[in-house]
Amino acid sequence: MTQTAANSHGPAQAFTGLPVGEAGLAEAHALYRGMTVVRAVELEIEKMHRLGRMSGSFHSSLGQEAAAVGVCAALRDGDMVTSTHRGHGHALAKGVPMEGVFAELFGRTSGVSGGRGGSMHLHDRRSGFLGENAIVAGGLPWAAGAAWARRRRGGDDIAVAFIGDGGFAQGVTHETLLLARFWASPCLIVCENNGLAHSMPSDRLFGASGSIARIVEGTGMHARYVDGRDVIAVAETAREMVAQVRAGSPAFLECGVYRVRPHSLSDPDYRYRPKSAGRDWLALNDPIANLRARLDAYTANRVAQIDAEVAAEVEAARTRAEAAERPPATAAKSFVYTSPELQNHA
Ligand SMILES: Cc1ncc(C[n+]2csc(CCOP(=O)(O)OP(=O)(O)O)c2C)c(N)n1
Ligand SMILES: [Mg+2]
Repeated sequence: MTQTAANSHGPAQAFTGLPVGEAGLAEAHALYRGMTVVRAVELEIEKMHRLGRMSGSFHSSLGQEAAAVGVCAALRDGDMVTSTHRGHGHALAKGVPMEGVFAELFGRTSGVSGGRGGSMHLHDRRSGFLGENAIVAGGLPWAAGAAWARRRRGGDDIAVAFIGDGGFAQGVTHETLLLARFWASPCLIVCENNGLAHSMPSDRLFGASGSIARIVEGTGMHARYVDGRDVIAVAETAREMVAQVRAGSPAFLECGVYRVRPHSLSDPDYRYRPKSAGRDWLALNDPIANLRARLDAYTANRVAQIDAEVAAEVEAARTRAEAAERPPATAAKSFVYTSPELQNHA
């Protein structure tokens, strides 16, 4: 079954048919669940901020869930992921526990970074999630280096680096692409092109969606573009590319997505796009609603059941996380690398 969607971002293309057979349907439901988890967690985070129960920065990935979930579905537990400032979806899709994510954002000791990092510094090595990074494209050299180190020690684990279109404009990205090719570092670079780097439209720098992949292809690295509203297409494309990367050559995947929310909680986005832009896009292009509509035709009850299970899971995780202990004020200086004693001797 294919369906053509109105496309406000990215080359027009038909949605990929659902995978066939029982196993295919189970996989589609798993992808649906993964996206629903990311959406529900981020909506809960928004709510907590609105109620004044959470503080700090927050960059929502609402509307971009298919990229994180589709790519991570192609990975194994031992594979590694590095992320951006907009990384809750990447973390959850790679298996970082939801309660640890909530606790981190609440600043609790049970948070995945001990409550010290907050929204832009989630990390959980047990899940292979090497971390978000508030420096644009800062996670990319981590991934290329980690993948290369892992390969030198034997084994065939790979690393995925998520970057944004703004990340593609960073010098370190181009240095890393060259080095990764030269050293055959088994990493997949996933560029989530949401059309904006804060208020800068990416087509002014690179051209229409799909151009970034073509630029990378020109360097000799294998590169593809995929419609990031279509989680089945993302998962299939990622699976093929991950197999190539695991076999020893780095690759680059551009995902056409859209940033529905403002850049962050404090961004007056009505200054550079119509006030209703996010809402309008979501009404026509929502990757979750799109998959739900296609699954409903087969198994309406299963989808509703997943929605209910995820809602309960999120409520329970958020409740436990919020009730957890706060770090004592006396711990404020632990894990800080310079010490007053050393400074006095300088
Ligand atoms: C090196 C660096 N320059 C500038 C910033 C400020 N900044 C934070 S996010 C952002 C835009 C990033 O755009 P993109 O990579 O497309 O990611 P998106 O926000 O669209 O997900 C900028 C300029 C930063 N954090 N790091
Ligand atoms: Mg962007």
